[in-house]
Amino acid sequence: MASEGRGAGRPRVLVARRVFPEVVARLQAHFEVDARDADDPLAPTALAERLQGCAGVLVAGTERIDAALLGACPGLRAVCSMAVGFNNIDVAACTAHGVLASNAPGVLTETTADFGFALMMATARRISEAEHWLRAGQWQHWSVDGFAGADVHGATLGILGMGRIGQAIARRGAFGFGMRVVYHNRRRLEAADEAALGARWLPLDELLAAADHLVIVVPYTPDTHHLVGEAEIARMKPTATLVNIARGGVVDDAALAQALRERRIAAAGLDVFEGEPAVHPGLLAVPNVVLTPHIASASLPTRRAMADLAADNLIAALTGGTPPTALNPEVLGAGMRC
Ligand code: 8YV
Repeated sequence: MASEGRGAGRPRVLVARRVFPEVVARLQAHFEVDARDADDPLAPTALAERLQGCAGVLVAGTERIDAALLGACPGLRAVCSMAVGFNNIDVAACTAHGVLASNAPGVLTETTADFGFALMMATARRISEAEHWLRAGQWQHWSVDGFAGADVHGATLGILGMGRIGQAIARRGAFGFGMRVVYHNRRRLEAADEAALGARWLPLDELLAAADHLVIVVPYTPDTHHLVGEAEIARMKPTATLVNIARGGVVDDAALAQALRERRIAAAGLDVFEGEPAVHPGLLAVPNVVLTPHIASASLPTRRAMADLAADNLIAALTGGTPPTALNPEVLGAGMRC
């Protein structure tokens, strides 16, 4: 629903999906705001139509922002996302069109790391499987190996992707649970940072073979598409668990479902899926997987902080300020579309 005009000449912005009313109110202090009240993402053509006459847009991680959309929306000058992952935004195309793009790093790091750790623990200790069994009325007696899983404390934690969130998970593992932390990242951390985290770099093959619990936190790019597929899963221990809180597409879900069915690894915990919200039917059919609907950053304070940061970026970009987390700050000033 579009808000009524509050004064001629103010830029118009679109909030592409429902966010907190307080965040919309912050934007209304600066802009004419068309704030959608729906949770479904707009399809590309509907988004382009709705953006006509808009100078900015606040998006989540779901709306596709590419050259076609930017070409169809000549008035658009700023695209501000409340997600840290920005694989939905073609930043190079934004730069070429003089459109400021921003994401929302930092504010969700600890919340997302909490969730990654929780998912790893739920997976290792078979919490979902046990709860389903209990709810189904199957609890007649205690058994010595009933739902016996793997230990987390003292185990080897493998982290694939050592950015902010990977490092926050490493701290939890090393200092909270006495885990040996090994990681793989394209860029190795400085020795001092490795020492501070108690983490050791390994080549990917060695990481896969060493991890008792593998947590995947790499950004999704063409290079990380199916980074973990059949061959990589085959390198893992049959007792290992795999957690994906990165993006659908980093793991080959079909290969993972088959490995889980054949017990080639013990279990998986997945918050993200290829083609979500669809989930590979093979994953729905196996008991040894914990499935959550892309909620790693979903604590109320963090979701609010993410939306606020996107609003900060939008306000700064369109009022001559400095957006705090711009992805292409070089377009500011003379490079930005008028
Ligand atoms: C978001 C995320 O909830 O920030 C990210 O990259 O994956 C999640 O925290 C989601 O992308 C919002 O659309």
